[in-house]
Amino acid sequence: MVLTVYLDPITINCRKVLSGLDLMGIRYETKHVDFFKGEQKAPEFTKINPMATIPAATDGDLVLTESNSILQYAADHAKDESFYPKDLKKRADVNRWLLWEAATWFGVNYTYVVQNVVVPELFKGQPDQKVLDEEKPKFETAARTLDERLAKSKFICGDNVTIADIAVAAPMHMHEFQKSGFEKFPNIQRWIKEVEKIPAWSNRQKAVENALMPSRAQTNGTNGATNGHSNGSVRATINYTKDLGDKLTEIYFYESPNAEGIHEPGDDPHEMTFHDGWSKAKDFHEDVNGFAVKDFKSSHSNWEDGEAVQKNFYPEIVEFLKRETGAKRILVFDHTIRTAANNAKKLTDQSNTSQRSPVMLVHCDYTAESGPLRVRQLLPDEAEDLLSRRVAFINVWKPLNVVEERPLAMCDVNSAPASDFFKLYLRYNDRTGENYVMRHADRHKWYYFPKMRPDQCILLKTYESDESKARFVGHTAFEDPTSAKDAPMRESVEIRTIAFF
Ligand SMILES: N[C@@H](CCC(=O)N[C@@H](CS)C(=O)NCC(=O)O)C(=O)O
Repeated sequence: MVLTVYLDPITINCRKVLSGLDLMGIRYETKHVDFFKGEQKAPEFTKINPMATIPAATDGDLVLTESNSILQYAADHAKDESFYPKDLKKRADVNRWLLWEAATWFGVNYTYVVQNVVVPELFKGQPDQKVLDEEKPKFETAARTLDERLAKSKFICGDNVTIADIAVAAPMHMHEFQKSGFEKFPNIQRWIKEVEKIPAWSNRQKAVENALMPSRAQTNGTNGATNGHSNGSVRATINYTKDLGDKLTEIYFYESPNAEGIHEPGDDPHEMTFHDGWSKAKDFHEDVNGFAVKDFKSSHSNWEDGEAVQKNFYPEIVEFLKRETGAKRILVFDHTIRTAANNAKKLTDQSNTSQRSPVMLVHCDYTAESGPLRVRQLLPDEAEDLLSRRVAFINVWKPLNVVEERPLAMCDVNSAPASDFFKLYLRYNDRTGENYVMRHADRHKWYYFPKMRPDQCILLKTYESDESKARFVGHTAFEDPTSAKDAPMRESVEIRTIAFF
């Protein structure tokens, strides 16, 4: 058998067939039907498939449409039966997932491909939020169904890859950009990484990305916002914290006998990948990923004078954040300057909480409890009223020189569910504060913005009252292995704010 497949490798159902045929070692020839030119509607093609959709395949007088039926037919000719087991029960299970994909999964994912990839990338338009909101519950029900199945085995129908995996992976083949929120389903996360290790799958990825995101393809994946950095990712070790269950994790900022034998944070170093975020800079949103990167020019320059910072710089931040977030009111309540001059000061030096060296610990500044508590402390008379509506804590992190070393890295909230965070108790002599530290997970997706400039800033969501949005972003400074040995020390300012909606 030599199949003739009519396709354009960039569409979901065509890529599915190509990857599937390659995986199974099937011989085929292709006839290109240019999807963007609408060649699937041309009479030469509708003679083969009157539905005017691709792919279609022929084997002599047999004409097949429906990508999954092409996979089934090809699988029946594959040397290796495991891709489509002959055992009737196993085969019925594969069939069930193929049908589920075509009837349900394709549709709920397609909305995200269209709204979050095709519309912004190809039509330069804005995604229709109403359409996305309507799709969300349907997507989540379907994703939960898949996630529950994947909790049971490595691949969908057992420990071997089958054509069901290829079919179901296809509608999420642009998942990095689709923003469907599938990351909160841990088993899907794990599984899609497995699928992406399959060469027959990954070899077909670049063509899809280049076609759907041409601007990124032309600029070598940087979208023109490289800040002169060679786009790529780096590996570096960061400090997570071991979760000892009942034993609290604490840090003392004063001498105390109670500090003896405590469990301190940062005792679980792990090497992780840090993705250069510039190529997707515009896609990050503090309500979705927990962080965002923005242009922000300030006229302020005297950073050593705390009063001047409050008087001149805080109002700039208020206006900037109102504009960016749509909040009704912004309260700036604190800032931390990290400069070469105060680098020597220790994290535990409580007299210098506003002038610290970069924190090399994966953490988030507030917890579900300490956020509202801070509102009550800062605005006691208005707190109850304010807390009855949406409240978000947003830190603005702004470099004071070009960041050449120890950049800030953020863990995408979509890769880090709330269960990855636990409390760190901060013991001061007059009070106990708390923030979150994180337990390690391989699935954590870290981003950083190398060579960030002083006219740019990062927004970090450190508390959010609305549970449907990104609530807590884990972040840390890290040693960038590509930094020059003599790189100037990173200097930055971090401003803590509360946004009231
Ligand atoms: N259920 C069909 C769907 C085929 C389909 O809708 N293909 C899309 C490309 S992924 C198409 O050709 N659409 C035609 C058009 O939008 O004009 C299959 O799995 O093959």
